[in-house]
Amino acid sequence: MPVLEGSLDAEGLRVCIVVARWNEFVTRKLLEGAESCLGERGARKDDVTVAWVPGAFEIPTAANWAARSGRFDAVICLGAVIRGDTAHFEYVAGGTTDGIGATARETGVPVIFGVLTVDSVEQALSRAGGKDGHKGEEAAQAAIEMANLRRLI
Ligand code: INI
Repeated sequence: MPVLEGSLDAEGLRVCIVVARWNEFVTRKLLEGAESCLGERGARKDDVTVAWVPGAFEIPTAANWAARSGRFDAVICLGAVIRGDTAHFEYVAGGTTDGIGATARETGVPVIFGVLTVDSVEQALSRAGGKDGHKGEEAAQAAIEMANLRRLI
């Protein structure tokens, strides 16, 4: 039985990272993790483009532009939606999540969900290179694997 699995080799991959400025003290850490993971796996600096957007809610719009441009093998979405910051947490988190998923399905380009949706700043930081892992690195790995899997399929 044929089995397909994307490699974690990023050499030659062109990647757009869409990152939200809201809660930048968290999202910058996510960005650093994603960039260093891509670099360690062989991506060239010139092949990694970073696009800043105001907040998580704007991520799907820019991700859609990037995915449809034909310029990228994968799009990585990074943001931090923190419940304590907003009375409309569900709308911002839900809209962002749905929009990113819809963009991936509509365009066929891997559009990776690296958006933290958490209850507190502590939870956000612990998932941005603290004791609970690094969502930025995870998102970059998923992007590499999916971009390579797409080529195989
Ligand atoms: N954007 C975020 O990325 N994180 C948040 O926690 C957040 N809160 O708390 O409201 C947030 N709001 C801004 C939103 O994403 C849009 O930028 C804004 O509503 C303009 O459309």
